[in-house]
This record gives sequence, C-alpha cells and structure tokens, in this order.
Amino acid sequence: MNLTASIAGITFPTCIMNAAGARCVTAEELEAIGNSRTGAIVTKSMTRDARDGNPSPRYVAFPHGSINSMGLPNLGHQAYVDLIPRLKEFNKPVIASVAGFSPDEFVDIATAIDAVKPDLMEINLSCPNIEGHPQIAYDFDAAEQLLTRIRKVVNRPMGTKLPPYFDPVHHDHMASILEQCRVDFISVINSIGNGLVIDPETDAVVIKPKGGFGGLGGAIIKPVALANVRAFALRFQGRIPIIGVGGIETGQDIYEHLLAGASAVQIGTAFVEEGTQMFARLEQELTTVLESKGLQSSTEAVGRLKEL
Ligand code: RRO
Repeated sequence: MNLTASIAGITFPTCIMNAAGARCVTAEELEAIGNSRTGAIVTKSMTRDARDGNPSPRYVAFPHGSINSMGLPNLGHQAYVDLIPRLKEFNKPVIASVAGFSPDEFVDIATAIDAVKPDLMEINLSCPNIEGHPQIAYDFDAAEQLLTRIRKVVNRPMGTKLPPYFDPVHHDHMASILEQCRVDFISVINSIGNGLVIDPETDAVVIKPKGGFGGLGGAIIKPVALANVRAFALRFQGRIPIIGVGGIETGQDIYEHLLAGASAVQIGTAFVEEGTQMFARLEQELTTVLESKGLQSSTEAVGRLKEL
C-alpha cells in the first residue's frame, strides 16, 4: 500500500505524523519521533524565549477526549535552530511550528528558523491557552497582516495551524485570506479552545490554568475537525493542501480525514496516550481500510467524500 503524501512539493514517507504540541518539545522527544514510523517530525510551537508553560495539572485525558492548557512550554527558538539540522538526518520532513506573543516575535523566529531550512514551517495562529492573548486566527485582519509579514521573510513552504470555525462565512473569509497570503498548506484543527471539564467526584475543574478552561482534543472533536477539513477543501479545490488534525485514534479516523480532503494527518491526544508505537499501528490499520475499499494508495482517497 502506498501511504506517501506530497505537500507543497515535499514528499512524506507516510501521511501520518505527530501534531505540534504533544511529546515534541525536547531533543529526546523529537528524536524518538524521528526513530518511529511517523511520516514527519513536527516540533512543539516555539517562542523567542524558553518557557516552562502553565502550572500543572495542565493536561488531562478523559473518556473520548482530552483538555489541555500547557501554555506553550518549549525550549526557545534558538534551541530548535540548533536542533533542526540534526532532525533532518532522520530523512523525513521536519515541520517547525512557530508561535509568538507579538507580530515582531513571529517574524523574528520565522526568519531564524527559515535559515536552517526545515522542510516546512507551520505558523500557529490558534493557541487558546495564553491569558491575554486571544487566538489570532479569530481576528481576521490581524491574521492577514501577520501572514503577509511572515510570508515576506519565509522561503520554505509555509503553512498555518488554524482553530476550528463554526460558520461558513468564517471559512469563506479565512480561505480567501490564506489564498491572498500565498500560504502553502494548512493544518486544521487545533484544539477546540476554552472548553471546560468537571470531575464528578470532586465537583472541581480538572486543570489548573485559567480556572479550568482549556483546549479540547481527542475523539470528541473529530466531527468538528472533519467539517473544517471539508469546508476548506471545498473552497481550495486542491490549490492549498490540507493536513487534517483532530480526533484520530484509528485507521478509519484517518480514512475519514482523507475523504474529507486531507492529504495527510497529525495526531495529538492519541499520541500522548499511546506513544511512538502508535504510528506503526495506524499505518497498519489505514492499510487495512484502504485495501477493503479497493484502493492502492492513500492519495486516491483524498476528497472522495460522497454527498447525499
Ligand atoms: O501549549 C499549549 O497550551 C497549546 C498550544 Br501552543 C496550542 O496551539 N494548542 C493547544 O491545545 N495547546
């Protein structure tokens, strides 16, 4: 079975990779990803300076989902500038995820990271967990201005990680901004921001930051993720490739993301729960699903969703 993917001219040995955020902060974690069956190595979103992130507990899994408010813990961009050349030796694409607390910070990090030539750069416009910093991609003018500035300094293929949108008007607006800004790919969706989970035993919230509000991930968000993949796929008509993220635990989940229009997928919550052996399992399961559909490659499934 051919599970390779091509995004922005870069070939991926398989279409299955980790999502930015989970278990991809340190050199050890990133090297473990490099040594696994993953189709790419995606870094944690980086900021200018190293950060410890929010106080714990800050990630909790519950039946069919997870909630997190990590608060951007990362090594600081210089550590990833130093690390990326080593990560490229694993012979699979390296995707550097870039965040920031101001437009200047995004631009400075993107400039420094571009110089060490990651295969792709993913600009995170959708972190829901920093107090006082709203998700940029919900402010369409700010997102457009920021992407316009970053595009000028980035020569590598550049994409953006988006939050979920819940109205077609917002899909229309963001899709036109992304085409205008010459974005090479998108990753959708980030966690569903500012959910709340309550522990029935203690009557308390389950994570400490922001009074318990945090980003939702895992199986419960799959329908929202699929809707966003599909909504952008219908608008882009193949002009901008899509990496589907959200709710993937099985090969069938990956297949559904492909049907909706994703060329590849990223996995967060299930990767946190299962570790690097998950990639081989998902490869196997996806192969079984594709075979049962009479397909020879994952690419053949992309966008093949039927409507009634
Ligand atoms: O670090 C986080 O709290 C975090 C980030 Br940057 C993000 O983009 N999405 C998320 O669920 N958590």
